[in-house]
Amino acid sequence: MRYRVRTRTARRRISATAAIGTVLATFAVPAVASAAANPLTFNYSNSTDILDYAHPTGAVVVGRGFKNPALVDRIQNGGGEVYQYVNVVEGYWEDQNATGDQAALYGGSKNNPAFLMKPTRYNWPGTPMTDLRPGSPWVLHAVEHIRSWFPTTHSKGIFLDVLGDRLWTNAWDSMSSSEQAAWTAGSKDFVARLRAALGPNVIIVANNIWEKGNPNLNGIVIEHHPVSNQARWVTMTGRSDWTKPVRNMVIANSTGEVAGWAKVAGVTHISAQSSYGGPADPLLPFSPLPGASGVVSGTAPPAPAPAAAPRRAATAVVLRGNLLTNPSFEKLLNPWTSWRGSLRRRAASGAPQGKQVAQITFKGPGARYAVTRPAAKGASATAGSRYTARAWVRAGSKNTVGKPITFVLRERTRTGGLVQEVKGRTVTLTKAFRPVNGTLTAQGTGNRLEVSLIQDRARTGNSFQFDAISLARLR
Ligand SMILES: [Ca+2]
Repeated sequence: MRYRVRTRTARRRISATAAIGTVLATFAVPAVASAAANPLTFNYSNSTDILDYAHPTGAVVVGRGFKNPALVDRIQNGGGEVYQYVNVVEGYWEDQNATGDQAALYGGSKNNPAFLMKPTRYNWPGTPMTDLRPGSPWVLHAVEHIRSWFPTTHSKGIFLDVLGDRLWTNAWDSMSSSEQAAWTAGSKDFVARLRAALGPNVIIVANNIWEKGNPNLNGIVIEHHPVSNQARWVTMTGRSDWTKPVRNMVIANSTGEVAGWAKVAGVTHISAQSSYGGPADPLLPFSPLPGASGVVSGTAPPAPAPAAAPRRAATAVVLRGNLLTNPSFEKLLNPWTSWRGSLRRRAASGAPQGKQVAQITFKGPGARYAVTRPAAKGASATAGSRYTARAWVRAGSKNTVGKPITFVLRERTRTGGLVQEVKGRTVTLTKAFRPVNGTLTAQGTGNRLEVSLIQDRARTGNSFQFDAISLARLR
């Protein structure tokens, strides 16, 4: 159990413990060609900044309640694949009210008791387990809900969290052997019914082990297991009886393990995210794989090139129509404010604009610090308008290189109440300035927009520099 992430919109957990790798035997590599693996990102913040994956055959897993068919179309028209997160193993958060599609799935703003396991059990705190026995009211309802809802998302795929042969928590241990058998049978029954309801062309992957495979799935997800345990996993990923196109996804423990996983037979997509707010930069070139119709999806580029680099070179320093004052820190630091850090202005060779940049140094406590450019009158919003923001960032000290930084856009009422917060892509700080972006569609006219840069995994001595902050209305 490396870590856990919980957000209001979606969450994930380790679904298969490290115990799986403890019994190793020598497995013959199955006779399945190892195709090139593709970039995968988890985007549980439901950021719209995911067009970097609009290439054959990039994959984006979006969080609960993500509804943006136009954006999904753009990504998939470019050859990418969007997967909708669905959790049928556990109900909704007990301390929250479900809305929209989540309420429709779980039977109301609160979980419908008829859909829950009896006695109540928790595989994840705060989310009671569902009644996953074969043909249960929950199984029938969830399949029917997904059948009617899924096409409205325009997505090609479904990411079924947690579903597999078994669970890996005390909840499982507390179940009798007959309860466990019923759960495992229900898991399989659910997938069979879902496949029958959706037909052969929807890509369905499940985040857990399926020791004997499952011909109704396109593949599995391997979440944070060391590549040294690949012999264990290839008995699943290398199977030839998955629904085509095969999609076996890996969330590597580190970027250093990505290349190793890319060589494992049957592995088609790789991320190295340690948290799933995302999205993250593509870690691999895009190489076309067979698509859901059995043909290669999208239009193949003449030669797969490392993603993003060419686009970055063309990125404007400051957005046209910038609404923010003092974007370049040449004379002033205001109106930026710091949180858990000290802020100063300094000369920097290689400044993206002018000669001065701003720098924040971590002062603790915790492992996160941030700078915020509070809402300005000049940056007041128009409802329905789309805004984009950009900043340039780099590590301000040696031990900050490799740390994650996230760009956040917030919309606030005139009195400061938070209306929405949208996270842009998390990027890795390097020695060179690189852009971070975020976009937001304003909900209320007259609301104020603010931008924030947040560094995680902070420790003493960390600092980052930033410059050329701009915010502009797109439409
Ligand atoms: Ca500057």
